[in-house]
Amino acid sequence: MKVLIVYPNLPMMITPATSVAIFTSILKSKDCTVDIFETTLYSDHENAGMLYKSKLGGGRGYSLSDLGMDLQPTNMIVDDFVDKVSTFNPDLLLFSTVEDTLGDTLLLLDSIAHLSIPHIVGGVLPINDPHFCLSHSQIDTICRFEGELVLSTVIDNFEDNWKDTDGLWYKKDGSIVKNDNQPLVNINDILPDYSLYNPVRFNRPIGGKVRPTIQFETYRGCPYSCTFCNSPTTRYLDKNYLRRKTMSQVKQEIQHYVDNFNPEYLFIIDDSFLARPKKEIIELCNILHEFKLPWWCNTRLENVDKEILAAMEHGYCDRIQFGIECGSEDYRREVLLRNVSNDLYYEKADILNNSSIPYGLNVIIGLPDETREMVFETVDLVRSIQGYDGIGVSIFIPYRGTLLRQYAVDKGYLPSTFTSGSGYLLGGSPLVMPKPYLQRDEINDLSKKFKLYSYFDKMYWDDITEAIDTSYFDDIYENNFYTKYAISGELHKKRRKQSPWACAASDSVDIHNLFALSSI
Ligand code: B12
Ligand code: SF4
Repeated sequence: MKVLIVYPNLPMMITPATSVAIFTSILKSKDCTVDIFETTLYSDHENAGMLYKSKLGGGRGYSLSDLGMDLQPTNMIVDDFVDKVSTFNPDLLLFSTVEDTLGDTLLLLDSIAHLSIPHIVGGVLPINDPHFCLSHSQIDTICRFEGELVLSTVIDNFEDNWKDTDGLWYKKDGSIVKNDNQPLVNINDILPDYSLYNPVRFNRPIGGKVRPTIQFETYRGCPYSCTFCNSPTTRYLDKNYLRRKTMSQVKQEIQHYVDNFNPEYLFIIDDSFLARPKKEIIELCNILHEFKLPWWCNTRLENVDKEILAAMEHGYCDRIQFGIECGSEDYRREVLLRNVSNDLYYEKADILNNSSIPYGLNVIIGLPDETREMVFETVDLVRSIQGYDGIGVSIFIPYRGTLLRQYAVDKGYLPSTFTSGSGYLLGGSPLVMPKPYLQRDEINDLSKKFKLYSYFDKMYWDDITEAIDTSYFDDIYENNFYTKYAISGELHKKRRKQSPWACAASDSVDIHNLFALSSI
């Protein structure tokens, strides 16, 4: 049996997908011939995707030549896909789709509709809004939840009524057949297989360096309930969704990647790495220590302590990303359902700033009911934390299935039909809120200037606010904040001893020129 995995991705979101690797492994174990078509390297702009995000301060700039990748024009996607389908001649198509990639999923399905090849659309979007997915004429069958056991059963029963596999929903005679869910998979049972990807696709820039990187999960799900996030849906669908791999599985998996892909970096995609027993964190870090590879993880600031950070240092943790999201404590607690005080953040930041692990912060701008003052509370929080060396600034996108989207719809800030696409991701906020809440142009402006307000002395804030073109400030930021400190590794030695703006003042930049900007 021939199966084509289709990954309609946002341009230049270069991390190879774990779901693709899991499905490759399952399909090969069932003797299927398997291939992939993905749209990652179709882009008309070098600055697309992560490159674009790097401009907002979410990462350091890098170029295509750093990555060793070639781009194809986006108008070739459909032709290339049609070619691929006609030469490979698959019996089954598997699409993995998030909300921002629905558009391309539909485009690709449309282009081969006349061939009537069976397909399944799975992923975060069908999990969060299955009815919406099936409301599109191009989509016939979706995977309602986890894919492993569904795919395995579909392949086993493909000659029979494969659509009646548990876990699938499909259209029949104008209505939707909803099979029961499958039980949750044992995540220790599968060794993901990334071999369908061209080796160049593993190159990933992290912390200013491009290195061959492998991504993997050590657990699945998240114990928290942040209202802007899609992860809680999985727990609402099955209260046992949160599962952690055994330590022996983690060790075997890393060894497998080392033997087969020779990675120089590990990208741990767990939703919140430290949300697990401390004993296990220490055990995991000891395993990671054995491989002597630098690694990255995402987690929550309130979960760090001295012992944990020491274990992570010992395990060669290279970088941690913390989502602090919003500086207003009340809003964070009551609307985002993040029950943590600013005082606890300061306390944890102190501990963090005494460790040697570099870290970045993620914030969101353009939340429902957010005012300009609230954004500056977030700036203040970031400035107080001090020791970060990168800020990821995201504009709030109200994804289907999240509580905060419903909040925005109920308040009249968003049509209930809104669907995110890459346009919103790159272009700005879809919310329309009355004053004094943030306006769309303010959200765009603040998202670009957030890193500058966080970095420069408050005496420059008026100049930053008035500047239409911030390239002068951006250049200083790039040169001093990123290049000089972060990349040279000096950041931790120097910057943590000072207030963030002291760096700007103490560097030999022509600070007086900044005053001239007030007339722009
Ligand atoms: C790692 C990660 C990234 C990485 C790597 C993405 C990648 N290529 O894998 C990077 C940083 C590049 C990234 C980028 C983005 N991400 Co992201 N990312 C994640 C994260 C943390 C883990 C994804 C993962 O690999 N999980 C493990 C795999 C095994 O799970 P899975 O993909 O869901 O697949 C399972 C099921 O969904 C199902 N399934 C999936 N596909 C299919 C297909 C078939 C046929 C079947 C049968 C089943 C099936 O079976 C799989 C196994 O059980 C998730 C959060 C999360 N916990 O899911 C967010 C998440 C997927 N990302 C999200 C977003 C918003 C983005 C970006 C748009 C961010 C941005 N602003 O630029 C881009 C979009 C790019 C893209 N195409 O995904 C949102 C999606 C929201 C939405 N509704 O669309 C999530 C859910 C975060 C969140 N908590 O809200 N992301
Ligand atoms: S901690 Fe992270 S992954 Fe978990 S619910 Fe909150 S934002 Fe989502």
